[in-house]
Formats: sequence, structure tokens, C-alpha cells
Amino acid sequence: MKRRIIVGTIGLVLLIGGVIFVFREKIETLIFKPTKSSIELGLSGKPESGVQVVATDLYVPWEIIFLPNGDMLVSERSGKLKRIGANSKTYTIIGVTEVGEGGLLGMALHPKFNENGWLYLYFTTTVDGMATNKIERYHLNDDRLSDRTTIITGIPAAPNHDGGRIAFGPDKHLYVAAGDAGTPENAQNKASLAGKILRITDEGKPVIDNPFSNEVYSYGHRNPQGLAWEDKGQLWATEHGPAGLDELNLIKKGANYGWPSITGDQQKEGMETPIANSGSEETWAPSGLVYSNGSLFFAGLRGQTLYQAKIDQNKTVTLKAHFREEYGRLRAISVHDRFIYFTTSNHDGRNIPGQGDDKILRIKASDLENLE
Ligand SMILES: [Ca+2]
Repeated sequence: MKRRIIVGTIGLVLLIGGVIFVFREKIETLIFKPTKSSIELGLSGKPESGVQVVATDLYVPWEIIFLPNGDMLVSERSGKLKRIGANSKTYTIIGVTEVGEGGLLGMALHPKFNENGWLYLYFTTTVDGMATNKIERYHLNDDRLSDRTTIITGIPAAPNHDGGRIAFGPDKHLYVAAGDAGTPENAQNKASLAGKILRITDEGKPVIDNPFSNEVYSYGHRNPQGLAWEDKGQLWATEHGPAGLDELNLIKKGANYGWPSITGDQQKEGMETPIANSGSEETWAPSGLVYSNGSLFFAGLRGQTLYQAKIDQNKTVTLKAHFREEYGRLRAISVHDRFIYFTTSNHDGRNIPGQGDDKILRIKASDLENLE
């Protein structure tokens, strides 16, 4: 009798384990699944806020970008690249080292993606036993990633402060948010790639009119993780501060953003003070950043909030907090076809994942802009 209970219990545990394993590996795509019941499920977000669940059961989604046919590409920190939509597929990126905050992080499509099919990936890898961050370029077609090419390597990596966001600017050059990799003084060293916003060509070379004749575009950054251009073409960036004192900066070519000399509201000759900071009592832990209709929106990890910063003509901002602690940690954000997409990051080791985590959620940009 006792033996039967034990065998039965072991069987049950194995069964539950198997079910969890199967579901852990499966991405539920809700809005994109072309069946009626799923579409209804997908539209079952909170009616009062208009939030819809797009996909569930992801693992630390770090970036979302959209292909011309409307499919999403989602990077997962462990090195999986998931395509969700009409042509769903999972690619495994070879050579990704997921350690601490490092792993497969940012992504960008070439401005002429329709012609060349080029996809850029920022990730942590290991060279001679040492972690480093690099950007690779791939050719993406429906079935596979090919023509793997290193664009830039040797961006310092560490368990913390790996930066990771990449984006093509209005000038068609690639901007790269690089963290200080735990060595603050490197942020002030213009010869180091750490603690910088870099600007390189689509082939990985320094842009000819960069301020210091290398890849560096701006310096004195601690751990920038969000890049977005507003409608006048000015670049903004989010940055993690040391203890609170998280920053929203307007980025100018060649400027020094102060780390580690100044933080928060502090001022110093030759250094930029952030347009907005969280103060030392509050932590945003800001990651992805987008611009939509007069506002910057950024995802807060520790802050567990989607922040809205309304910019006025004097470059001051008023901040609003949306969805505070409703979905847990938030990391990636993307704007596409009048919707703002954002992801949870509850599997990143700093929260207890909830049912369906990690998720991609979306809300109409106009609804979000008007939320009180
Ligand atoms: Ca700063």
C-alpha cells in the first residue's frame, strides 16, 4: 500500500514535471494565432486599461522588433530568437553566453532590410575564457539565418552593466548602448568602449565625423539600456543609476554624461545633468525606450512600471506611471502600427514568475497616452 502511494506520487510528480516542461518550451501566441477562440483570448486583456496579451511563456524577452510582414522577432536572453506571427519559428544563436545580465540582448533591422535582409544582434559571448559583448549581422530569410558576420567585438562585458540596446538612427548609422561593465572609471576613458553610446556604420566602422575619431558618440554613462529618437530627430537614452538616481538623458554628440563624477541633479562643468532622474528614493531601473506622439515611454524593471515622460518645448518632462506592479518587471518596449508593445521580465532571477510569464502585452498608443 505504502509502495503504491510512493510509486503513484513519483508518477504524479513526473507527470506534472513533464507538463511544466512542455509548457515551458511552448510559446503561446494569442493575438497572432489565426483561430477564432485564440483571438478572443488575445483580446481578453484588462478592459479598463485596454491591455491585450500578445504572447506568453517566453524567457526574459529583451527586445521586440517587427518584420515587414508584421511578424515579431523577440530575443530571449538565453540565446533563443523567436519569430512570432504568420511564420513562427525559433532560431538558436550560437555562441551566446548568458551570465548575469548578459546574454542575447538588443536587435535591429537594417534601414534597407527590404533589400538586404540584414538583422543585427547584440550579445555576450566568451573569447579565450573571457566574457565580451559583440554585435553580429545575419541575413534573415523565412527559413534561416545565414552569412553570420562580426560587426564589432570587444565591448566590455560583466555579470552587471552590459548595456545592450542597439538601434539605427535617422542618419542610418547604428547606435549602441554599452554599459560600464562594473568598472566606473572606464566610462570617463574615451578610448574604452565601456560606459558609452557608440555610433558605427552598418559595417561596424566608426562614423567619419564621430567626436573622438573612434566608435564613441557620447561618454560618462553607467548602464544605458534604452535609445529612441523623437520627431525632431534628437536622441534620448535611459540609464540605470547607482541606487535610484536613474536617468533620462538627451544625447548630444561628444557630450559627457557624468558617471561616475556626478549623479542625479548634480552639476559639473563640462558634464550633462539628466533631463529627468528618479531621485534617490525611487528606482526605475529603466530599460527599453520608445517615442510616440510627444511622449517617451520606458519600461521599468525594479520600478515595475511603464513610465511616460511628456516632453515640452523647454525639454523638461512630466512623468506618469502606468501599470505599477500590475505585471511585474518590464523590460522591452516597441511601437508598431499604432500599438505599444511591452514585455515582462519576471524570469530574470529578480522576481517570482507569474502564470504565463514572461509575456508580451500591447495597448493602443492613443489609449496609453490618455491614461491618467
Ligand atoms: Ca549621468
